[in-house]
Amino acid sequence: MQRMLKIGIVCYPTYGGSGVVATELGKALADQGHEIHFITYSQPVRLGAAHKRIRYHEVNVSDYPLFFYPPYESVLASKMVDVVKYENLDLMHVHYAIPHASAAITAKMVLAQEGIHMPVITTLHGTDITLLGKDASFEPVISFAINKSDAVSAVSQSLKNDTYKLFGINQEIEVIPNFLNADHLPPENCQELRREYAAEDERIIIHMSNFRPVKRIMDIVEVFAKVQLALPSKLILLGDGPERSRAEQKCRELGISEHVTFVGNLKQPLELLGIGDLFMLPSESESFGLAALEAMAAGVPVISTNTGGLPEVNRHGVTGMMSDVGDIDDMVKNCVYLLSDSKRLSKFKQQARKRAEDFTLEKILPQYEKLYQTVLERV
Ligand code: GMT
Repeated sequence: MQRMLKIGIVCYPTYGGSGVVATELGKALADQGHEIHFITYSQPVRLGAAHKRIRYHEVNVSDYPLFFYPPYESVLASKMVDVVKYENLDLMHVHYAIPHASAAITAKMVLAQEGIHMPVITTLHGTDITLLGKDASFEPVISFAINKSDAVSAVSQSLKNDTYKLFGINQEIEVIPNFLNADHLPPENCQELRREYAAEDERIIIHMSNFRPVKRIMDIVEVFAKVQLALPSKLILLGDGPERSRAEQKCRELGISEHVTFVGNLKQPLELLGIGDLFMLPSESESFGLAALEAMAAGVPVISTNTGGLPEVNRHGVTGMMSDVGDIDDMVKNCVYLLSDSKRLSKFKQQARKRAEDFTLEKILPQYEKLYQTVLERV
């Protein structure tokens, strides 16, 4: 019989794929019978209702006048020490290299002094490697945290390759792709909701992200401006972040504001995703593209770039189309190709849904459980 574990999970609780994956993983593990302790600075957005095997420990950094920068990493490490000791955790699973893996390694060393062994599993998600990896000021700490972890996973083969390329890693990295919990997907027929956003003869292009520059929101606006000249359509932008104001301004300049809805952040975005005809993700870099997978599972084909881990999720000509980063005209061509032919679009919708089945919770969860088991057997 499988041993039930007490697992600490550290993640970014805000909107963003790594937090979503960590939260869904914690919920799924709790459903399996494990006891889960989330340790974060605010409650993870997708945590939802209470669960008797899930606890949440908030990390509070006091506002001391001497601190120019609040020492979050130190407080987080201390909180991990406390939770491991008093809740008798078996292991700590941290999502994102800094500050989570580095704080976990500090906590591990503190606990070791007291004779407590705390295995650390680190999952790499993307920008901790692809963007921060290019910043020399982070490199030594990220390399150290990865090398000192008891096990490391990456959400795509591309991210694994990037990690070896950008850091001095002497550690095995296992690829465990992101996953979806099919219970949370929108119903197949979202016609009523759809009618609130677009007329019967209009197509809907949708996007969801944290609007960081890496998402290239301006490309979406430019592509859409051209697509809506070719066929009646609406653009729905879900999420919020640094590029939003610039994108709003651009829509006004291009005279397309009446066709574009900036929804902002939603705690439960999946239902709205399901009303799209196409999901657009023109990112500069993307280790996996969880939002694209969520769209595919809702039956929405993906127009994306071919960067990073996106080709491991989106299949060109099957579940959507891919273009080089910044190739606006190619993306316009691809959108029109799919949106102008209902039969073709509906085939792509089916294929997208089918492909998403390769990334179900049932397929991915055992891979994490096996990783935990392997690490614990080494003790
Ligand atoms: O994409 C973001 O800006 C958020 C970021 C995060 O850390 O939450 O997402 C990263 O992790 C996701 C979950 O593994 C991946 O699906 C995203 O592709 C990855 N983002 C990037 O690589 C830009």
